Amino acid sequence: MAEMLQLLLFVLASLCVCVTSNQVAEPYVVYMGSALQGGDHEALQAAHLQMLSSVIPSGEEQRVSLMQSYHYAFKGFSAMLTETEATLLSGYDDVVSVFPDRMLQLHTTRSWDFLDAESHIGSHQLPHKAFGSTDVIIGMIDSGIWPESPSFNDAGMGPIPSRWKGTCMEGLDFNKSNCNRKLIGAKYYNAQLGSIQPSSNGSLAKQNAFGTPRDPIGHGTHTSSTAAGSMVSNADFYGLAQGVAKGGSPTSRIAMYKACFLDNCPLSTILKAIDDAINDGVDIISISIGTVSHLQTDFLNDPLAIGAFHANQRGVLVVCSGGNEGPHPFTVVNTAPWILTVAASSIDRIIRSTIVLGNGNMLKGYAINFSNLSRFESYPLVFGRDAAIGATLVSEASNCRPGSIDTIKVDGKIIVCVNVGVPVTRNTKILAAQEAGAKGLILIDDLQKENSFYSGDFPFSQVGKDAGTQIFKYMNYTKKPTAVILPSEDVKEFKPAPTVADFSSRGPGGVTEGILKPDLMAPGVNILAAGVPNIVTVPQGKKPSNFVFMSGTSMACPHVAGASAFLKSAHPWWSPSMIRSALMTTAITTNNLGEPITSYLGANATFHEMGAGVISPLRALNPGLVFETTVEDYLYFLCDYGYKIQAIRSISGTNFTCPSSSPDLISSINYPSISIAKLERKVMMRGTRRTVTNVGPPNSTYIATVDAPNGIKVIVTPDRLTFTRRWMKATYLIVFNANSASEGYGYGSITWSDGAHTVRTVFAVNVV
Ligand SMILES: *[C@@H]1O[C@H](CO)[C@@H](O)[C@H](O)[C@H]1NC(C)=O
Ligand SMILES: *[C@@H]1O[C@H](CO)[C@@H](O)[C@H](O)[C@H]1NC(C)=O
Ligand SMILES: *[C@@H]1O[C@H](CO)[C@@H](O)[C@H](O)[C@H]1NC(C)=O
Ligand SMILES: *[C@@H]1O[C@H](CO)[C@@H](O)[C@H](O)[C@H]1NC(C)=O
Ligand SMILES: *[C@@H]1O[C@H](CO)[C@@H](O)[C@H](O)[C@H]1NC(C)=O
Ligand SMILES: *[C@@H]1O[C@H](CO)[C@@H](O)[C@H](O)[C@H]1NC(C)=O
Ligand SMILES: *[C@@H]1O[C@H](CO)[C@@H](O)[C@H](O)[C@H]1NC(C)=O
Ligand SMILES: CC(=O)N[C@H]1CO[C@H](CO)[C@@H](O)[C@@H]1O
Repeated sequence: MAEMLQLLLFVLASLCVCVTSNQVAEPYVVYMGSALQGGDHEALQAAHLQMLSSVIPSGEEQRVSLMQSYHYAFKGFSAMLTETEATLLSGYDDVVSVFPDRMLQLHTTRSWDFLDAESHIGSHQLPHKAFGSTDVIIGMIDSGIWPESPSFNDAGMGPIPSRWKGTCMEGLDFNKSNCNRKLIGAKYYNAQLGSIQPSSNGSLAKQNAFGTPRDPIGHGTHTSSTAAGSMVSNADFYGLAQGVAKGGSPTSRIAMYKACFLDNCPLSTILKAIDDAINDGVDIISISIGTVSHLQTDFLNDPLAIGAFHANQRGVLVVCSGGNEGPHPFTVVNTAPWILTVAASSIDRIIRSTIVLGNGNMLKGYAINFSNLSRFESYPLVFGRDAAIGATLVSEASNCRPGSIDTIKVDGKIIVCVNVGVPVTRNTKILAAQEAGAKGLILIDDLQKENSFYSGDFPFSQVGKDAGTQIFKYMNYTKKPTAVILPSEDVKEFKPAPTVADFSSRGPGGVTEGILKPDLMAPGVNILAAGVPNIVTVPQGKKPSNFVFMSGTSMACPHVAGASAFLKSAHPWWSPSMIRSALMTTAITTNNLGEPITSYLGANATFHEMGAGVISPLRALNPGLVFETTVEDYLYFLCDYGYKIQAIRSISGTNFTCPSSSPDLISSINYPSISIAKLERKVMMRGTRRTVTNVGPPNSTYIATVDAPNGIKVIVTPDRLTFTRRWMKATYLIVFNANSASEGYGYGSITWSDGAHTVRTVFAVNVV
């Protein structure tokens, strides 16, 4: 009987599986490799529909339709498929991969709950300086754009380059006159996933997620102005961070591809945006979007990687944020070798919010607040734990979880909270404190403290454990502890800077350790750039600010896109890999104290944290030598990674053949950094090869110096390279010997110098 029951349950269970997997159609992306340049798009779409009808049963013809059609740089489509149909399609000869459509997230640390407001359009134009014009076009794949921002003023810019094929799509609240010679294109897409629907009820911001290129949340406006915003003098955020705002390449053009709906960005739409951007004629694509690291897939199931590969094939550089899951290792995403992956650093300006304790001690906290309190006032201090309401767990009250704090015990006081147990965001803690009538909030938490939280006019300050101990000590030994939180002030020339942002995702890459990722680092903490009106709280009696602070690798990525545009405008013939190489080999690894850049809790930063270092666009203008990575190199990489030759041929669109295999060639692709995923101590040697191209003076001689970690011997042969003309190439061999090294990753660098240029290649070697 029991067996019968078991059998029955088993049958039922498998029935359920069948029913769900066979009947529920979900959005999938079908990727079919490289497209012919100037191919017949209509014929291609017809063929794709034909394919769909061959797997979709009759009676469900309504699903024989392409939600997105990719046909410019690569072939494929997205459609509603059942799992069985998707499996059938993946067996087709000309199909490279089929994968479920998913949502990716914007890489800002600012969360959606922080942003909520009714939106009004405000356009307040500030004076600006005129510039000459160049023809570099940056395609931004993001949440949209706020065209009225003074950062997108086009005064002084020349006519739009004639090769530009993009459009300025009109929408609910966006018309052709919103584009200009700075913002030359703006495109939006229809939402494809069932989970996001236009809402007629809700804030204007939420309605604006659809049917317009306008940015409802401020992310795309911020990143665009960072990459290529025009000069705006007197930019500030209510008096903080006053100065001139400008993008990395103020003379470049911006084209916005709005692929996100609020902060959700479907894979299928990102892929479409990349295809369009390539076809429209952009030079550089900036994508501050990614998956969470544990959902990473291999390169041919990752649409961002697929799109970026084809962009590269057409000479377009793709720059991506590496994610905000630091300081944990193996969290960096967007790590394909043809993507320029960016980590985030701090800058030398911090926003400080001082706490004055009743005993006169002053503690330097971090926050952006416009507290109206002065140092001549003081308010009772109470620890959240001691203000728990009724039967609430004290840990919840310590954490300032909403509903856990007793209004009677908190009203009119400054509450002290920590971050324990289930995380409660800073915004939520502040709302809980405000609701309980608190006069202010002091948060003791090292995580994210550098990335100053903006609390409007509510007095707020965040300190680390050390200052926290002082506060607790004072509270424990004082009968009536008091404190006051002063309004924020910005501190310039703060030292040490830069540091690796705690939140910045770390390498090694989870998909392959044969490539060192992230590639490099750029500012991403408390970045002031163009904002969307009324998204952040406006302090009482003030007008909405044109500029706002944001943090994240999202903010670091457009710094690199802008720097790349700057290099491209100086060296129009440089390929994407040459631009990347110039930025990496000239990057800086020391801070403004002349010491090594540090990371979480003050440790020396490794190359898995900061890549080759912080970008220095001026040094990158004149790198001396560059490492060129060709499309063929990337195809070899795909061979070594283990993809089938059939798939690699589809991707390349050629009769490419993989060389006969030899182990772990990935480390040998001509990349401007080196990663050896496994260096066995017993195996005496491991060699890898690099080729440099002279882009400096025709006659020059470079000499190599090596900075190797303890126990690892590095030999470079030859150690002298002589060039007699421009574009001349030279190849050298690097041999690693880990005879006496300890296990785990060791870091070092090889530097070529001719006296005038230094070309540094960083390496990471994993000794096993
Ligand atoms: C287009 O937008 C601009 C700025 O918002 C506005 O001044 C203009 O009247 C609009 N034109 C049309 C045709 O809607
Ligand atoms: C809008 O949505 C809220 C809940 O999200 C609901 O309470 C309210 O009645 C809705 N208003 C209208 C006009 O539909
Ligand atoms: C500070 O502002 C709040 C309202 O935001 C007001 O209630 C309070 O009286 C002000 N305090 C001082 C000292 O001005
Ligand atoms: C102060 O009191 C808190 C809470 O009772 C306790 O956790 C902490 O260890 C004490 N800290 C110091 C520095 O005395
Ligand atoms: C950091 O690097 C510097 C310079 O290389 C070195 O002197 C120092 O000992 C290092 N610190 C640590 C904690 O390893
Ligand atoms: C590949 O090679 C075959 C036979 O050699 C040839 O017919 C075909 O045109 C080639 N295809 C491409 C894309 O070069
Ligand atoms: C470079 O060196 C070659 C051979 O040594 C010489 O003929 C040539 O004139 C030099 N060129 C320059 C620009 O110095
Ligand atoms: C709204 C407000 O109070 N802004 C102040 C913020 O802090 C700066 C510097 O401390 C002041 O200049 C602003 O007036």
